Amino acid sequence: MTTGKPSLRVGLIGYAFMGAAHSQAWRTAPHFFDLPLHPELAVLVGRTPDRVAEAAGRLGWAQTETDWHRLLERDDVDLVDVCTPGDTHAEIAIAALEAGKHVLCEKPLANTVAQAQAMTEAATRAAANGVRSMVGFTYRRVPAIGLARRLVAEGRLGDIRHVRAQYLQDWITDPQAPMSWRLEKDKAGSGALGDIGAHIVDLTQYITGQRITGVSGLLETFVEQRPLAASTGSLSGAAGEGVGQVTVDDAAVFLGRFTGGALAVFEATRFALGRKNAIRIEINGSAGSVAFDFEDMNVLHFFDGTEPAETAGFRRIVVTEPEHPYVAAWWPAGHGLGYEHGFTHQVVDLVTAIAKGDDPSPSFADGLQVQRVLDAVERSAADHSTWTEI
Ligand code: 4PW
Repeated sequence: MTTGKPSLRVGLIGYAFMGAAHSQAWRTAPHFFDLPLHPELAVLVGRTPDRVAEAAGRLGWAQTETDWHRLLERDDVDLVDVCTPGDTHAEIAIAALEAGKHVLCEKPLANTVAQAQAMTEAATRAAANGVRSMVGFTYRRVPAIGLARRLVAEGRLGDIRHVRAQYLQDWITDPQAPMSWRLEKDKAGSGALGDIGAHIVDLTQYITGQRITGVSGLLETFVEQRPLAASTGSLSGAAGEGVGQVTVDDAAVFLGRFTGGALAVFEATRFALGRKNAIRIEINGSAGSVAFDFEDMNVLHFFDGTEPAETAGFRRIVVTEPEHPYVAAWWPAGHGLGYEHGFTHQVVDLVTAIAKGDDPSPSFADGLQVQRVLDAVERSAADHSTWTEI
């Protein structure tokens, strides 16, 4: 396709759930947004030749590799998109940055603080040479989340007093739901805490513009053994022969305190039966409140405490107006966006930052800060919920 714009040649590693989401974002972004660079879906990487070839055809990638090292040696790739389990993030991302490739890395940034620290140092060194990096906390790019942040920044909530955040899924409630890499500490680092708790840590810090300074947490593994998987699916696949050990948390709850003094309550679980992908955030300030639920993702509830008590009340804002973040590029008011749009907006922001020579956000340093919070929750839980500073 000839666009007259310089190309950004992308190499994507991984083609399961996240790889598919990123593929659609790279394909779609230039069709709806006027990007300064044109993303080319150049190379898809996966270990098994016939499977990666099939995925490349289905997802729209021009070529394939079966070894990510080969991707980094190629001079026809400008950006490496890392959609692999967390145990490989640090090695791949650091090598890619050192090879002069921009990097987009899935969340959580790494499996440990030490790995995230090394990645952040590599990102700082690379940035001095114009090589950019970003961690994929995509839910920041949901328009209603952007609007919540805007309202906080404009002072419409006043001083933030309370942060309440939950990320609720239910895909392993059944003890017969099979093993997946997400249930293995070696591969995933932690369980619900890192996989989905990381999002609500990032989102609440993003919306409030503040950091979490300390936590007290509890972790629980309700089902310690599960059937091995016969195949892999988008989250868990079909059960097969044999039994595997779950080595991560099934659920995490923790208290926190923000830099501005707000008190916070967090909950991340894959056992909230009936809740499929409920990211619920409520923030109460001295002048107003906002409430969001991803299961109704085009809506933000806003209470304006400056209105007369007689008529004040939570207002249900349908976040589909052209004035709302990212929305002008899409459909007429009221027509709504979905899960995949966050990934598309992530590509838009990343490509724009690369073209401008800006450091994209969230940076690896932001990913490291989230990792420190996760680590503090784990240490607190291991020490019977002792208050743990970050
Ligand atoms: O947003 C979530 C992810 O970060 C998804 O729903 C699944 O849980 C896949 O990974 C995490």
